[in-house]
Amino acid sequence: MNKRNINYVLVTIFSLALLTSCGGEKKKEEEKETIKIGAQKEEEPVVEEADSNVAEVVIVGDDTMRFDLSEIKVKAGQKVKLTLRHKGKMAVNVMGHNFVLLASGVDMVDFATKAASSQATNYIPAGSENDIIAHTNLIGGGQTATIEFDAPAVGTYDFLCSFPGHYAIMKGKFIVE
Ligand SMILES: [Cu+2]
Repeated sequence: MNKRNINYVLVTIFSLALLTSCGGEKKKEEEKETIKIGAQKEEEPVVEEADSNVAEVVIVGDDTMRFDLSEIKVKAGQKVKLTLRHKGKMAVNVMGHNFVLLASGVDMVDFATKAASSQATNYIPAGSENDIIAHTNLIGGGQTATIEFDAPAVGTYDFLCSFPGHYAIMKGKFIVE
């Protein structure tokens, strides 16, 4: 090989190396951009904004037949995520609790009387769907139950535990503003 040919080969190799490295860097930049776009999408607070329209309610029952709340307030149009927690130790057949939200105009004493004889359906009377806006399962000590429902129209509603005899104390007002 003469000197000219060697120069030609060197230039060619140099050019190729330059092309390869340029292409490589461009690729890296593109990858970076893709990652950035992905991360930005995850940071969008859309989910949090939706959560502000959820009223999270926790109501606690115990072995002395009490709820810790006698009044619950939510806003019209909100989704209600209600958790009933039984912080006692007694079994469900002795000190069972539930949370029952009655529809407007339903007499609580009438409902509770019917419920007391509905042991087979966990003290939710059969055919009472229209009397109830929402209710949890019946739970015993150490258990929790969570339900989700749409807040009813603006107004004041009764809630109770429908386990026999409990509604005399375990009751309150559910207020939609
Ligand atoms: Cu109860």
